[in-house]
This record gives sequence, C-alpha cells and structure tokens, in this order.
Amino acid sequence: MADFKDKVVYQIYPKSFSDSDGDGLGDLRGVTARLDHLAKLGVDYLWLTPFFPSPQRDNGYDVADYCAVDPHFGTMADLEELIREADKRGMGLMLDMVFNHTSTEHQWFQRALAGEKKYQDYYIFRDGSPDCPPTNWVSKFGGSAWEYLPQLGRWYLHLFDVSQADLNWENPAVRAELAKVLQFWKAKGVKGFRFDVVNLISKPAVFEDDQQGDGRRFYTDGPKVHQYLQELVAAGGIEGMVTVGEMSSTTLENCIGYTAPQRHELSMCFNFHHLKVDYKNGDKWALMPPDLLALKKLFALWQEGMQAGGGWNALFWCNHDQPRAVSRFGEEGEYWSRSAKMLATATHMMRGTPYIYQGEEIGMTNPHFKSIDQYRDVESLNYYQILQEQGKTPAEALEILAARSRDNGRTPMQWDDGPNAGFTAGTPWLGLADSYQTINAAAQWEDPDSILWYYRRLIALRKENKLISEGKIEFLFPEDAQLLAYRRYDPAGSGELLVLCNLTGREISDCLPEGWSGAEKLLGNCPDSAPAGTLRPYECLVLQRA
Ligand code: TEU
Repeated sequence: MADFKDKVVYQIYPKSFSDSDGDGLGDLRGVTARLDHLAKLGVDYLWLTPFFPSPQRDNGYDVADYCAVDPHFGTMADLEELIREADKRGMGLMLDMVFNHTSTEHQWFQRALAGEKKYQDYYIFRDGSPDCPPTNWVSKFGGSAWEYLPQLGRWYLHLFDVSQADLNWENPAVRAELAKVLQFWKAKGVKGFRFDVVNLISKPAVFEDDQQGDGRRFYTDGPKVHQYLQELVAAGGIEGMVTVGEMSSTTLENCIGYTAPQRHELSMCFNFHHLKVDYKNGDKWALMPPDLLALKKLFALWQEGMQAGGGWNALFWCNHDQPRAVSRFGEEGEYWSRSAKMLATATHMMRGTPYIYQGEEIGMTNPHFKSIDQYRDVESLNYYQILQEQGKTPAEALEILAARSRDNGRTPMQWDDGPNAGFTAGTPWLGLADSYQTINAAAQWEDPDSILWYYRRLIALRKENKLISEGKIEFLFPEDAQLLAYRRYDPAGSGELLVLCNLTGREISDCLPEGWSGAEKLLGNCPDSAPAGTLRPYECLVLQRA
C-alpha cells in the first residue's frame, strides 16, 4: 500500500499556475520552473488537473485523448522532464483521470457518431423521440442531462456539459481501455492518480424519471461502483500507488468502502458535504452565510465515522471548483492572514491527508469580478442565464457568481507584485485578482510571519509528529458554533494534542478543557503571551501534553 498518512498533496491547475511561453496560458514547463517553491514548502505529491488534448469546454475535464499532452500545455518531453525534476526534489506526480466521461471530440465518440456499433457501446445511448429525453435528469451544469443526435435518431447521456459524454462502464471493453490508460501513465513514472467524479461511473440497470430530485440518487455510488473500482485498480496495476477519488454527493458508508485498505479500492477520497454549509436549502446558487454548527457536525461525522470504519479522508477547503476559503470562511480585511492560518490549522491537524490548492498557501482571495465578460467557466456562464430565467436581475446574478463561481479559484497564481503577478508575460486567459500587489509568494517568502511560512510549518509538523499522521481523533464541544475543537491521541501510547480554532470574528473566552492549562504550545496564530483560554477573532492554538 502506498504511504500517504504523513504526506501532503499540492494541487496544480496548470492553466493558471505559471506560463513559460507568454501565450497567457500556464503550461508544464511553467510548473517545472516553479518546483523550488513547492520543494521549499515541503509537499510530497503534485496533483495536476488535466493537461490532455481537449477542446477545453470544461478546462480539460473534457478529455479527447487520455494518453497525450495538449500542445497548449507543452509536449510529452516536457512532462517527462517535469516528472524527473520533481523526483529529484522528492516530489511525485498524481494525474487526473476523468473516467466518467470523455469529450465528444474523443475518437471513440467520433466513431460512435460515424455509426460504428462498437463505439456506440462505449457510451450511454437511448432511443426516444426528439421532443422527449429518456429521463428528466438534470446536468450538473444546468439543463437536461440528455442530448439528441438527429443523425443517429438517439439520445446520449451527459451528466456534465453537452460536450462530455458519459462512458458506458457496463461494457468490459471500456473498462479495459481505461485500465490501459493507467498502465501507460504508471510506466511514465507518475506516482498516483486522482479520479474525477468516480462515484458516478455505475449507472442503474433501468433508467427512470426522478420524481424527487435531479436524478443523482440513481447514479451516485451506483450499484457496481465498488466492483468497478476494484477491477480498475487490479487491472491498472496501481494498488501500490497513491489514489484519491472525487466523490460527488456521496455517503459515509460508501467512502469507508472506497478507502478501507482491505477492499483494495482507493487510498482516500474527497467528499463535499462540508462545502455546502453556505448553500441555502442545498442550492449552490442561493447565498447564505456559512452555518458553522453544521460545518462542525459534518467534520465530526466524517472524521469520527471514517476512523470507526477504517477509511481515510482527503482534507481540504479549496480546489479549482471552489471559491477561495479565506473569502468564504475567513475574512479578507484586518484578519486576512490570521483567518487563513486558522483555516489551514483546522484541516491540517485532522485525521487524513491534507491537500493544498495553488495559491491557498499565500491566502489568495476571490477576485470580485464585476462583469460577466470576466468569467470563463462553462458552469458560470450557464447559470448566469439560468438565474435570470428564474427571475434574478443581471446584478443579482453577478453577485451570486462573485460568491459562487468556480472561476474564483482559477485566477492566475500570484507569484510576485510585477506585471500579471509574474504569471505570464502575455495576456492572462482569466483576469487576476487585484490583490496580487500585496498577496504574492515572493513577498511571503521574505516574511517569516507569513501564511506561506505557516503552511511550511504545518507540513513539517505532520512529518515530525506521529499523533498528527496516525493519531486518533475526538471532537469536543459539539454544540458550540464558534469553537472548532478536537484532540488527537494515541490510545496505546502517551502524548496528546488539543486543537482549538475560533471560526468567527468574535472573541472566545474560557475555551480550555480541563487539564490543559499550562500545556505546551505547539503551534498557533496567536501571540505566546495570549491569556490562556482566550481566543481572539480567528485565532487558533495547538497544545500538546505528555
Ligand atoms: O467536478 C465534479 C463536480 O460535480 C463539482 O465539483 C462541480 O463542479 C460542482 O458541483 C458544480 O456545481 C469535477 C471536476 O473537479 C470539475 O472541474 C469538472 O468540471 C467535473 O468534474 C466534470 O469533469
């Protein structure tokens, strides 16, 4: 089994990380040029989101060829160089496998379109009249999940964009093709994989209308998903590699199944329940401040539940689909640095493997776009229309996008305070957050009190202290909506950690559980002279005792 409990993964969105050739798009050589930043930070694995040939309707999650490099990102030789250079610095690459769907420009889909029966069986086609889709299921990006093809007189399923056709995992030939993709990249020397929406691959035997929802209950954690994953891992020969599955709307029971070692499925998985606590009535497009009590309950449920079942969590606040955590759960003004450090502490001290999304380590904020022309994401552009059809004014729709758009997390990495933050010598494909004059990596490497140095310390601590990587977890003060508190301990040995995070802009007093006064401070964003048991806005503290 791969070793991942004391490791930290850094997520790179290559399009927005670093541009080596001035075309405004980040590329693989750009990543190689920045490896020293990552090595100094101390991360172990680099997860790169897709750089495969793609029409880029969904920024590369619409893959047209699984075993090649899109010229926009460079060449296979560039990738091989990146693998070698990362390896020299003790870092391994994890590639993003988008196996629920392909781009409709993939040759499999093109051959299906051309009438080849073999390739039609690679996708999910259904008969039906042009005015009535086979089911009422809704695409994750809005609109029907079915598209009619007049030339074939049939519909195909796309749970995401119309250009992302769902693969038919019932077909053993499809499963064999995908296992070959894993073998191909393993032979190139990559160390692991992230599997995109992999809990959606197993569709039900019968397709029916969903009278209660958008259809997800029929295909989420579907009937054969565990069997397919076991088969993929074995046939791909990736059992010893580090793997993470992205699980959409999943359950605790299934995630235990996906990650408990004796099941030979995945090392760990992402779930998103804690990132829906600011969705009003579960609707991403309805704004609400985060429900902190709900957040705490979800952390406790998933942490203690995965522990009890022998599963393993991926720990994260940010990725390329999420707004910036400091803008969402922290504070962008006076407490910007303090709240960013508190949020980092909250997840990095938990039981699981932490993921850092590019820019998070310097506390990058949402860009606060004001006009629809500034957005690029297909989901944002679709919902700008849908929200107006639902009666919102353009200004209201823009306010929602400014809080919820995936582009919030996709603005270029802020390297320095020079033109375009050092991201590109050309015109960036997506505008920068104007905060880069003050929020950038160069300035933070100069400042030992920065968010960046704090992340470096958190990563180092995980390797020094087994309680962080291996210890058990127990949550405290479950009914307190302000204070996130848990302890990490070794039931067989000695030593214990206490983690206290003030999730709010209000001071907390008397938050020290019994027996902890006088304990040693391991880490925190509060001054050493702070009175014991008091946490000012967004302060956090990690204590240890023998
Ligand atoms: O995302 C899966 C997914 O369902 C969400 O994160 C989605 O973006 C959000 O819920 C919509 O409101 C993965 C990738 O991370 C994402 O970038 C891709 O667009 C998607 O799969 C399709 O491949």
